[in-house]
Amino acid sequence: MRILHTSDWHLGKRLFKLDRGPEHQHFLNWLIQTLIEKKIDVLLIAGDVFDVPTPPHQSLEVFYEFLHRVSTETKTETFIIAGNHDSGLLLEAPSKLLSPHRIKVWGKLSPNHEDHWIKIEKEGEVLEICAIPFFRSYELLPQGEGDALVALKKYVTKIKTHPQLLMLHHLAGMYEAAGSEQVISLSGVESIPVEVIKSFDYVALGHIHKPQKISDQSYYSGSPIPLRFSETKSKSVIIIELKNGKMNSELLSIPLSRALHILKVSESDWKAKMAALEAKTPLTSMVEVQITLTAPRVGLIDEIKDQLEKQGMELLSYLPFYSQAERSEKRHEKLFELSPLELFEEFYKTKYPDSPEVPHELKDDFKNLLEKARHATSQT
Ligand SMILES: [Mn+2]
Repeated sequence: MRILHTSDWHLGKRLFKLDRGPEHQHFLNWLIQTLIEKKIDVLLIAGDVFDVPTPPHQSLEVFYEFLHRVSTETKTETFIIAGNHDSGLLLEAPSKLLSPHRIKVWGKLSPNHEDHWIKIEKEGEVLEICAIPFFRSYELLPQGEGDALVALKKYVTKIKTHPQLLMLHHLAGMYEAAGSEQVISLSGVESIPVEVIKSFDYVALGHIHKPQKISDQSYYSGSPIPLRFSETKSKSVIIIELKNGKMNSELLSIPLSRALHILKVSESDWKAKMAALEAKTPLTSMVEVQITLTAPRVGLIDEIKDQLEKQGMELLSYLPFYSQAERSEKRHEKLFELSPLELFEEFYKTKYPDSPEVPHELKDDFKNLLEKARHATSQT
């Protein structure tokens, strides 16, 4: 039995003015090919299918077009959980239409633990899958009291008669963030200890965009495309093989369809450094220029744009730094790339320069507010 693990597609996402749709389409075409070539029996999508709870209609179309292709062009079964960016109800809404097409969605936590377990059999191999969508503490603890971790353990614990796989959209173990993920604060669990999930033969995690191994058998597949300029590590999916009751996994790199380059230059070396950049990807490479200047220079940005255009690339972000004023400018360096929490921290620093650290309680309140605002639309 062969399983493919992916997550954090964030369909509908933009980077500045750039629509990521064409990159997502390249990935989805490649994924269909991979499901066929690698003879994948089970596709796992571990949450954050969409970037926002109410995605643009175009992103919905891309998603359902993809599911239709999986259903008609492959023999793969597809299992999907909602992430913190998704609306679980929106993902679950077409469940009855999807189930005859070998597609199952877990959008919300069910009070019945058994609803989250499914047993599949392929060529004599049996696998039990436990699928837990992103949850909030009031779903884990409907009475409003008790220990969230104890409640979670009840969902993920089952007497083991066959190999078991867990799919989860959460923070787990000692992870290394890519910087663009939200802290999952309304779940009642900060980060799931590895002990809770170690009985599984494989744990397919979603949420963190940087591919990584959390323990011997727990992995974040990471996002399929770089969501920010700073995500420079190559992207991948994970292929897991279940053979004779044993599971083995390996990374499979996703071809990069559009390069995002950060170019750190000065007034004197920008031309030379830019000339060394090569346009190698099928879609036009995008460049962020971080340039240190002694004084503002009229027309420089046009020169940079022209030069990039000649090389078949495009300027997407331009950040000039003035050497004398560098310290004060530095804080605004990545203003548009900051998360709402990071922006709040920046704001706090300017408001209270004498005690620039945001108090813990205030930070928690802000995170809670943020989560409530994000999901206001999906809960009404
Ligand atoms: Mn997430």
